[in-house]
Amino acid sequence: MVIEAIVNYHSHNVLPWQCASINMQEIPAPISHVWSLIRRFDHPQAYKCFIKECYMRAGNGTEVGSVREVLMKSELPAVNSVQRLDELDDEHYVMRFSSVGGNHRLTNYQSTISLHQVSDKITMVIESYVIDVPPGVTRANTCTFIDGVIKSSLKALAERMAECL
Ligand code: A9S
Repeated sequence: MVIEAIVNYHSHNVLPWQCASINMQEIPAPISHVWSLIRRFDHPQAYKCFIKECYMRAGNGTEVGSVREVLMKSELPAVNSVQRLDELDDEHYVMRFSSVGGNHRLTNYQSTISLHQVSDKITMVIESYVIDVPPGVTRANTCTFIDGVIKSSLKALAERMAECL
């Protein structure tokens, strides 16, 4: 079931100047609980600890085309990122967004996150992305950096959900 999800939702065609990766994290909470937090495009700071503020620039975060501007905390080599909601599927628990601007060097970040019920109290979160490799940086370094950001967010999510138990 997770494998078919990876094939269905996380198979991206990666262009020669891009790199891609996938991260998974088991969350000790029911899928509906995890999704209610993930699906809030207007409030990513609920579990993304590198985000200081989030402002909506278009839409209210519930419909495709909504645009948010996220302001980063100082530990990241970025000031802000402008991101567009590309998909929000409440039936299959899939959300996609892409970075459409912002003051950082990583362009064309496209993120896909999907949830899968392992049991009534355990949810698997799968997050994949495709991103342009900036000039002067290796593919490996780009993925290592982005994977680090994602891993820390998913770990924070797992810890936050464990508190709610
Ligand atoms: O926003 C996310 O969920 C995940 C990531 C990896 C976002 C990365 C980022 O928005 C910064 C956090 C600003 C880091 C981008 C696209 C570039 C960065 O330098």
